[in-house]
Amino acid sequence: MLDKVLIANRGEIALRILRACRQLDIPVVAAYSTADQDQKHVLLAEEAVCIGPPAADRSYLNMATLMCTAEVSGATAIHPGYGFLSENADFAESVEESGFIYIGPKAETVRLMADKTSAIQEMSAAGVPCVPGSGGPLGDDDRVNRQIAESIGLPVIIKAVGGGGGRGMHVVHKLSGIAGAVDKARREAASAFGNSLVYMEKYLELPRHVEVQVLADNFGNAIHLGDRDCSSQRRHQKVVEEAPAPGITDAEREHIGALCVAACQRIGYRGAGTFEFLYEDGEFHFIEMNTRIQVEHPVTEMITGVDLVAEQLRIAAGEKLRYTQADIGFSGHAIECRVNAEHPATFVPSPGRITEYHTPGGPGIRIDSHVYGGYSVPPYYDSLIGKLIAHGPDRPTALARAEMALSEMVVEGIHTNLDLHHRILTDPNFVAGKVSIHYLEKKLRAESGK
Ligand code: MV4
Repeated sequence: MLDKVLIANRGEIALRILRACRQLDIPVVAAYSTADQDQKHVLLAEEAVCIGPPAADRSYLNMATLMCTAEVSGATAIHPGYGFLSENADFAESVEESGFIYIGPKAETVRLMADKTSAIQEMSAAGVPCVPGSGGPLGDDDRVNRQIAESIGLPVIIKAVGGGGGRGMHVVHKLSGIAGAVDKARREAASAFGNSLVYMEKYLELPRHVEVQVLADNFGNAIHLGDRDCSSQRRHQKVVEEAPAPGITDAEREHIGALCVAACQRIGYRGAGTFEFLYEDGEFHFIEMNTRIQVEHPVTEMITGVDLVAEQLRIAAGEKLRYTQADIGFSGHAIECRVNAEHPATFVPSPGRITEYHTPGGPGIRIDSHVYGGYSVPPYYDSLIGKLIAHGPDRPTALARAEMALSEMVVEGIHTNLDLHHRILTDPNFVAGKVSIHYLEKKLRAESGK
């Protein structure tokens, strides 16, 4: 097993990683900023090292400091969590080159998937269905670009090759708009990602966001752990996720899952990963692959019984996958509510001291959270204070349990989005299990009368 793991993250995922390490008897080192000295995982860790001031670029994003911390603490492996450096190929590379184990895929895989066009090319070659598109970066000849758009069919979307997560995308409805959108997308991509390359896809108007979880080891073994629906989002931040994706048949699930497994084998994938799809009119269209553990991994854990973070650690330690595809079953339904410290009407972050904190319980309820009564939510990082996950034998039961748990949950001293979750879980369209990626924003506009 791994000798000692450096947790290069904060918040609930840092605590989640600590718990997985404890389960496998691996000591941990918590690397924390001066804003995070009272974090639960820092208090629980065998060792904790302050790595710098609150600003992430001087702490959680500071590769050199993290490597030094691993070195001086005797850590042999580094877990990047999600966000921060978790999909930075240069970080994965320097971790490996310095002789530490990177808990994730090979650096070259991280790099291949970070380039959205090379990711699409690989997936396409593996037989994974993609969105009709340019298949590679666009050039500067507007006539050629218009021809590409015409052959794809309008509307199209221009995306940054180095992007992902939604920034720098432009939808184009007329051929005359291509040049302007390409130009704008290029300039935004250059400043946001340091890469001005852009590509084109058919714009899907009302898709759902459905993703497939995979695990792969170093020996060519790969499995899928089914799908999740993450359509309920606001400004590219997911709010509610569930597994399995409602309305997807077992046959569809097995089919797309097998294609993702084949893709893992083709690219020599290692660790936990997620294939992101847009699902529309009964078809999956690959858009991106995430080479990290994701926020919403617990819904998959609840329906499969697989501890995904523990599996990441085992795979990183060089173990063979302990499961074959036949070992993976799906039991019931799970729903996750991301609880954020934010103003309910404006969504402005609401940092500050939590004066009262009471968590729900009962059958099927799981809370992944680093906060506690008296904890102060710092203003420097994202506003996620915890995840409320409800599992049940079927979707209506999971929904009812999530609702009951929400009603029991008490967070005082700061604003939260608990009421938003209540409104989503009781929304007839959400309850019917057929909302698109635009539904929540539309609902919020309607509620605010704008
Ligand atoms: C799209 C799309 C429609 N058509 N691509 C946004 C984030 C990035 N990961 C991909 N995104 C989208 N790509 C095509 N060809 C619509 C979105 C999109 C979206 C996707 C997933 C979840 C939420 C979203 C919200 C707005 C737009």
